[in-house]
Amino acid sequence: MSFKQLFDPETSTLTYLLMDPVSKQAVIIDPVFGQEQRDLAELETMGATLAYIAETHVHADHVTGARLLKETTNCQFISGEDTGITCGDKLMGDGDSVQFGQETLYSVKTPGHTTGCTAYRWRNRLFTGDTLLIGGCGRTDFQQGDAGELFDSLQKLMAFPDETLVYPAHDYKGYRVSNIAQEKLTNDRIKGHTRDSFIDNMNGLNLPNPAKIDVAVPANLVCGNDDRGELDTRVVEHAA
Ligand SMILES: N[C@@H](CCC(=O)N[C@@H](CS)C(=O)NCC(=O)O)C(=O)O
Ligand SMILES: [Fe+2]
Repeated sequence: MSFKQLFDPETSTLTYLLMDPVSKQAVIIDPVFGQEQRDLAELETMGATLAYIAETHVHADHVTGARLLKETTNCQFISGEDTGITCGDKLMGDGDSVQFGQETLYSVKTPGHTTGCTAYRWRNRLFTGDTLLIGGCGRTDFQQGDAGELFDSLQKLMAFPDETLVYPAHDYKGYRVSNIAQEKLTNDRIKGHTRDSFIDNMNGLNLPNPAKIDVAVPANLVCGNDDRGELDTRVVEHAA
């Protein structure tokens, strides 16, 4: 199997494993702290070598599992160039790519939920992070979120072919996969909105902050915690 979707019930985070079946080089998208042993076991079952960890953004609701995975596998860490992180091995601009075996992962800059948000495309699959959720979209009230920018990023994603599969970073409603046509038809955050009405709607959501925001953002800016859940102060000093 060269593709696997994993779910963290505590944070409703969807993590993805992609593998080139020939070379067995793999990519993991949006791993979660505390799920590293699950992820390593999945990689082992697939016979995969982890080449890249790809983060769609600096998450506010959970700490990334990147640090332990990187230390264990010696893989590379990639994320968007506008994330503000200094710990990445490669910071992705719009249309950049990385190779894993004979497969290619392309980046699509999608600011709005956060400034650094980046979607990834592999074959006919789009990993949309929190920019486009199934029947929803990311909030824009923290981390330099901007509803107008999010509207533009959503239009950019809606321009992909209708049959393109949509795999978000979270789902809070029990959905697991969508496609561009379905989101155009049924996504109430987008459907029927002008740019101005979308901005009004987003700015009026008044959602409570994610429970872990104060822990998650500083940890994710330095690519995650150590295995006891503590920040690696060497990296914090480096990043300061
Ligand atoms: N209750 C969740 C809140 C999660 C949350 O706010 N998620 C963000 C993504 S980081 C979001 O954009 N949610 C979209 C929405 O709730 O419509 C928690 O405490 O973690
Ligand atoms: Fe997010």
